[in-house]
Amino acid sequence: MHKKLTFLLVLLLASSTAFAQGNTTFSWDGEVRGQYQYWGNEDLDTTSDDFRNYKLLRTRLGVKAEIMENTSVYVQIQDNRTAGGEFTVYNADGSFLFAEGTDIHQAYIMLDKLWDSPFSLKAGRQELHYGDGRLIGADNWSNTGTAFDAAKLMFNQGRVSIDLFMAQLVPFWGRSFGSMPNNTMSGLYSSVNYLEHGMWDAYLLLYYEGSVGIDAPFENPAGTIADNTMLWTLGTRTSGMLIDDNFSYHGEFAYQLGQWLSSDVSAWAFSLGAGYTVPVNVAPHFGVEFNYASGDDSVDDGNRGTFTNLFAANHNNYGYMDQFAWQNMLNLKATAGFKPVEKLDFHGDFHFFWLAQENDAWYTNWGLPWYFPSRPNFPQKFGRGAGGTANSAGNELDLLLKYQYNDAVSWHLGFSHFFAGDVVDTALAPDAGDANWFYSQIKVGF
Ligand SMILES: [Ca+2]
Ligand SMILES: [Ca+2]
Repeated sequence: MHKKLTFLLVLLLASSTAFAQGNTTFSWDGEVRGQYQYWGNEDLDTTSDDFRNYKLLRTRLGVKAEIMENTSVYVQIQDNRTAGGEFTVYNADGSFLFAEGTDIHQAYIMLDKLWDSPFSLKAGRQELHYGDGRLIGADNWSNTGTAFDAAKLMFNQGRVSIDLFMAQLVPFWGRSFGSMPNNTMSGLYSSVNYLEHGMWDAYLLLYYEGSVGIDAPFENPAGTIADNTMLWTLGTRTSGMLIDDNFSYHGEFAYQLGQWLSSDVSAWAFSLGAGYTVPVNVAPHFGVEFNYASGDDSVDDGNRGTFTNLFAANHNNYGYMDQFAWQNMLNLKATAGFKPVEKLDFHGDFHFFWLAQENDAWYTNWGLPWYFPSRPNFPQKFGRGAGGTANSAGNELDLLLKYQYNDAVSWHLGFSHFFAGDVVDTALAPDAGDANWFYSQIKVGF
């Protein structure tokens, strides 16, 4: 009997994810994602026997209430957990980054067309994602994702959209900038839709750290650490599709200036890429991408040359093994893929990675230098701290098979191999070794 009721309820929910009560219309969305990851020799050191398995589960359930015209509320609950062990990723200071549990991932008020103007307001906990997520991204790859407590004023008129936002607190963020209540990230992000599928963006971002917390103070003369951080990022980006949407392109350039603790900042980064899909049966596609982010050439000289990729979502940009951030790096990426059958997508990337400055650190996915306490090489041996004399960090091969079972269910199967480069050889010789990574993910969404 109970099973029957559940079945009916499921059927009811499946038949419609929206219903009305009084003047309010409710709609549901949700996701269950299971992910298995295997890591072999993640630390690139053959003397340590590190093989890891992560079994992750992420559940999201969202409800949107449209209370009246142009007035709505959205609340999204998220649960993230592991099976068979604790998923431990550390902050720079050794504290845990990820804790399992249930939390509010998003909860915001949306007021559209304020006083019948082109302005709208979105306030509360929300995801922020701009461009390819190279500086501010929702990071939906990670088990927790990234959300911000923010107020965002939006202007939309014709081809122009402008966001002005102030975000405080950085829930789930992997990069410990110090004590969170004094961190703010403000920004002005404008976009012009100059072609049907062509965007031009310009932005100004301010990261302000009002406390005296220290994050890996490499560039920080002793005794003057109490200065606040005020980091400005000025950037522009274009992206689009041409030739019947078969040719894609993007270009982004960003410059940073201001103060990082007591150091003066002057740093820059860019990304250029193009791709082409051959309009034939199995849709073969090819692409190249070039990424660069400046590094710092000398420690403790009062000048920071390391570009900071802020709150980026890097997984799709610099290798699926998440070993690089848009910081002190040079990356050449070649892409190829095809669709053997309608719902199957095969994709391969090959990356070449170098450090922009061999004296600066190798920064992994979240912008943290390569080390955390569970790695036997602590403190970091790659790049800065290793008396670096090499630039070639290594190469990475990423293979990914995606299968869309139906509109709701997708399955991923990925395999990656990291070929350790001179930076690793120099630091660990003769014990340097390659790393392997494998993952399988099933996601059901509604
Ligand atoms: Ca190892
Ligand atoms: Ca310096």
